[in-house]
Amino acid sequence: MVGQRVERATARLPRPVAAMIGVLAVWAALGVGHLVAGLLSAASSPFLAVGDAVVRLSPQPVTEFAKNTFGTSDKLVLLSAMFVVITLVGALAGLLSRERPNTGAWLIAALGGLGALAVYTSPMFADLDLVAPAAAMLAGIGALRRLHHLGLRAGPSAAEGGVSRRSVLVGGSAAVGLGALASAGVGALVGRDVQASRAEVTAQLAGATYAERAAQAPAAAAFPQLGTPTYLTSNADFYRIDTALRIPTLAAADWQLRVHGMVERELTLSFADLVGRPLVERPITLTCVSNPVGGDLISTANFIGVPLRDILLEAGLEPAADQLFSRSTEGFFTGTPTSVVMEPQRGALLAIGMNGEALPPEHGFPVRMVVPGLYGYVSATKWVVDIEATTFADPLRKGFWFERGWSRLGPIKTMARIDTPRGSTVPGGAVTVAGIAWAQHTGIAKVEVRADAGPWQTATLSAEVSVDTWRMWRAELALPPGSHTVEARATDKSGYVQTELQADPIPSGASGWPSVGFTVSGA
Ligand SMILES: Nc1nc2c(c(=O)[nH]1)N[C@H]1C(S)=C(S)[C@@H](COP(=O)(O)O)O[C@H]1N2
Ligand SMILES: [Mo]
Repeated sequence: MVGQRVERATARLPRPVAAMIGVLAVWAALGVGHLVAGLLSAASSPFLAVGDAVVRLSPQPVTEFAKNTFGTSDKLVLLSAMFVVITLVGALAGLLSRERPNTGAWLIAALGGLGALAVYTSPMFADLDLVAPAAAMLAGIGALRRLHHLGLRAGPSAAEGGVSRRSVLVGGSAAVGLGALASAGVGALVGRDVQASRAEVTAQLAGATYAERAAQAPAAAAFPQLGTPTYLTSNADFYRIDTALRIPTLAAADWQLRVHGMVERELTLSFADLVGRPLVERPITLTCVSNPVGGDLISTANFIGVPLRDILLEAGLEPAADQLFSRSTEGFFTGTPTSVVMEPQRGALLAIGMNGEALPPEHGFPVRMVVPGLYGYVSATKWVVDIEATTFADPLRKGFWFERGWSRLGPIKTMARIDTPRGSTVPGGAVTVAGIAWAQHTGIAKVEVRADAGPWQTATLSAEVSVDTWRMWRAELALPPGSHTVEARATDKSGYVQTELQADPIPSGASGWPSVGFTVSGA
């Protein structure tokens, strides 16, 4: 009872209650910011904008560390860490408010200011985007003040005062919970719009005119029973790499592409303009420059789209433009060598479909770029809305990853990967070794394998469907019981033999012969 009397005299909330009130206040701010952003413009969620800013401002070693340590869950790790930090700042704001209510409010205002700054400095900023962070800040400060006030008025338990502190906290939590639900609800509505738009596009693709269709791949194009991939990767299994913390939710009807810069005629294309043209469909193997030797950041799909070269010819591309600078809705940007895109046989696409459907949201719906033979980071802009013909010499037009130390041009390196055996012990007799090899737009000519640095043995290749896609290979090695190391190397159709020299993915893609160790069991 003594403790309580002291508390009353100085009108302070117990520490845990004060901390909890601060936490509720910042959660309310997050929820309101996210909700208003969902209603006005998804890009303006202050929480995600801060996340984007962290990604944008992280020095290259930090980005690499995150990618290498957390892989594709790096986004989840970042957002969770931010949530924890913001929650702790909220608790601190609540505690500071015990002494002087304004101190906590200032801290929350500073947090809100950070959100507003992140939104304001985002590459896709529009004035309306400041509404969400402003609403978040007001909600946070308002909730802190209100709950603090209610908490002071309330008694420690219902018996003593009219309202108990417990009920203030419960009420506050319920309000925050409702806000989170509303925010999720708005998100779901927006998601439903995109799903409806995708369904419509899939139907349009079925009824479209095609100048070229991908043939059904022959059974001999792959032998998945050996542990190598199927020739086409399903959309669900297709690897995904991007810096987007939130998948853009642009409906096809709202999409526009601006083609401008060093062109004679600036073009603005709608989705109807694209889907109304004769479409082409072709299999292409996409590869990420971050793929380590033996890695799985590689997949193949039948992409449907419009030749990018045709669009640029219509725009009257100036010969001096050596870089196509593309941007996406969420702020990614990269530069692609014009010379590659303009090769008549290259087959670079503005893609609108993937394996017979509209692009999945995470693979760039409604429109992305795909350029056979170039790593994704310099060519495969998802959610693309702007293509500017410019030069590599322009100091203000540097690709996102080029700015972070990766190579300017990103030709895919000729590589092989070993998929089988993967277990550490295999039965004796002839050991089947199998895998994939790729040299997009050049084509694979040969794959060789060797055991224990012995002589190279030529592997059997799967049927070739296109030089723009991977090929599978298999070989039988007669190996005695004991431990063995098998290596592989690919030769492409230009005669180039995959180098033994080991290189890290940064700056221009991993190299080196893949190698697996395993034990052959005795008789
Ligand atoms: N908008 C956007 N497009 C992007 C990226 C990105 O971060 N944002 N990443 C690129 C990289 S590094 C790769 S490897 C490919 C991956 O495409 P996928 O996720 O469809 O496999 O997308 C490219 N396009
Ligand atoms: Mo990538």
